[in-house]
Amino acid sequence: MTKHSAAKRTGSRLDIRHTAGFLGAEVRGIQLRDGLDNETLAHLKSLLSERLVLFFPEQHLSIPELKAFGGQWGTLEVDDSAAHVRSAEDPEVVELKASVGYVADVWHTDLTPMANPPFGSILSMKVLPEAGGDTMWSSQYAAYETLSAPIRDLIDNLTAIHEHPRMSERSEHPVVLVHPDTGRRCLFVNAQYTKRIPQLSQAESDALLRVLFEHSVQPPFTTRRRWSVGDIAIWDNLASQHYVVSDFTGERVIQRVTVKGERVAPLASRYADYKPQWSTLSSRKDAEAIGKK
Ligand SMILES: O=C(O)CCC(=O)C(=O)O
Ligand SMILES: [Fe+2]
Repeated sequence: MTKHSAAKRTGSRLDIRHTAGFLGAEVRGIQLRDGLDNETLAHLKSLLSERLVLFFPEQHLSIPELKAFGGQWGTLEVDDSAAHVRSAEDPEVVELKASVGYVADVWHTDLTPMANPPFGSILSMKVLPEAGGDTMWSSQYAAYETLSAPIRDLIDNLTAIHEHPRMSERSEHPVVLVHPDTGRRCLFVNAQYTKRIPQLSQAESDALLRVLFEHSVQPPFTTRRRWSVGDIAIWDNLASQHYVVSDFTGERVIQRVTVKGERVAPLASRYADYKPQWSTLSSRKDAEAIGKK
């Protein structure tokens, strides 16, 4: 049998429906606890590259099954910022309970203060409130591609500092990431972790980041999941951001594993870090020379 016909056969077994225009697909016709054969895994990897977030309804995975599914996508990460919500036996599994006060209601990409932020995250929905608590994702390819050409030219040459008080790592990443799998450019800043563009003044950095944060999560770039217990979601963590809608009362419990990222290329800015010009000006002539440049 040729590779081509095997891939086709695998593809036809799966029932795939897009959940929004730019990203998201729901995948039925598969039992994740059975493990994925190589062809199905390759098919799902290419679907994830294209759609950024995949939903698998009615899976009801145990913790070992969730870890095994995650392990098929790469090595699992131990989340350094989540020491307070992970179990001693399974440090790769984070359990987030809204009833203990955690809700990720700031748009973010997971763990970007790491030098190699995770390639993907996988979520297993365990307990749901009666209504609300949806999760939203936004395509950062769509965000980048809809910016004006002058702003794209500018941010293609900038970096940004990502940090968080709960994380030991602090990193400088390109503002625009060339995705290691697709080679496409995506916007790579987020309101939770991105603090400063070092090549700009503080005021310029604040203003530009505000524009980018707002632009990056506009409704047309998003998809939204109304969860059912037993759902699994996996997302491309480099090319998307996500957000939990904090509109519920009652318990909401998810389990999450995160897949290590290996290959975010460090990209140096072609500009030096910002230094206030006036501190280096010795005369009016110098100021005029800079003004004419
Ligand atoms: O609770 C959710 O739906 C997602 C929470 C989150 O941000 C994450 O698991 O990375
Ligand atoms: Fe998250």
